[in-house]
Amino acid sequence: MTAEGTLAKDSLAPALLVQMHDCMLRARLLDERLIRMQKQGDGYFWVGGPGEEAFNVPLGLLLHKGEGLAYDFLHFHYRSTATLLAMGMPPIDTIRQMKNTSTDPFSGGRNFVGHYAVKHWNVVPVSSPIEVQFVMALGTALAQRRAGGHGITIVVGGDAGTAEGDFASCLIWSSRPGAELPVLMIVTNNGFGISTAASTQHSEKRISDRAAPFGIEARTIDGNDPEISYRELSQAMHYVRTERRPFLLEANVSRLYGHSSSSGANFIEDEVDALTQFETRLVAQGLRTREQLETMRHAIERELLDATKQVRNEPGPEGPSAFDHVFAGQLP
Ligand SMILES: Cc1ncc(C[n+]2csc(CCOP(=O)(O)OP(=O)(O)O)c2C)c(N)n1
Ligand SMILES: [Mg+2]
Repeated sequence: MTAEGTLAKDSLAPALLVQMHDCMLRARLLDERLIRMQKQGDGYFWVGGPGEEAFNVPLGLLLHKGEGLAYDFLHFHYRSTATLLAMGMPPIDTIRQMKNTSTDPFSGGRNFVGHYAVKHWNVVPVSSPIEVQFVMALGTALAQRRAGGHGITIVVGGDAGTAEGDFASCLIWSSRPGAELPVLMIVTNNGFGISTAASTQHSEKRISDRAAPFGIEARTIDGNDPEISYRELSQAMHYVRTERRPFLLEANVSRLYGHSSSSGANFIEDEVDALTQFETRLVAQGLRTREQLETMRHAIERELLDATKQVRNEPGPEGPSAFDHVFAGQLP
């Protein structure tokens, strides 16, 4: 078995498969809890990643977490909860941000849910304006190029966001001859930008095809398959870590509850559900029984409900803290 947990070219260790499933289930149930909270008035706005767990969980398991240039710098977007869970984030902290309590460790109750910021894990604050993370990533990747070592920059955005100039800037600046940057660019392609279908916007066959003119290595993968995602992410990260060059990875994923609470956050029946697909495979392989899956689901739901009740009793932010962590402080 390798350090990444793979047995052979095509099979992952059973312990890894059940670990990934546990985390995917936890992430799905957490997002469903948040949606319920928003509908019950325990939060103003929901956005998250149900439908992306099969890709986001392996990402969180594989990256090198820590603080400083020797570790991976992470520029996520607003659908990355499963990645944070796989890294070890307690689910209650996301519930705190959903309820905007002062105990929310990411923003003290000041930002939207899913907008993470974790200094000790190099998680750069998630921005609501889309795609700006692709130019911020250039900065940390440049610093990592100068520092040497094995730390890489990982930046994640959606398909529609690639229409922004920031995405083009990342392709151009990461591939300058003789000044290539160790950045893994990830596009999670769910086929939509809010209500606009990608098929009406993109004449390129694959978003990953846009890497070719820059000499950047690229792949398009089935992000709804956790085993494929794990293997492909592992290879792409290894390439960027050792070659110190950029890589563009496009993962086709689902969007199971629409864009956000602004579009209703109701379950979309005709999208592939990676979780149920993976569960069917685990049952067929004898790694889980249907009874075990039911028991796990109920236990996690109970845990998340208890966490929600706890958070309801936690205080909201006080007025004066509005200026904490603001670069310019309170203006006169
Ligand atoms: C600069 C900017 N323009 C527009 C918006 C409004 N907006 C929020 S999400 C979104 C769609 C993004 O789609 P995509 O990049 O495919 O990511 P997805 O939400 O599908 O994961 C848009 C246009 C924004 N937040 N920022
Ligand atoms: Mg999209």
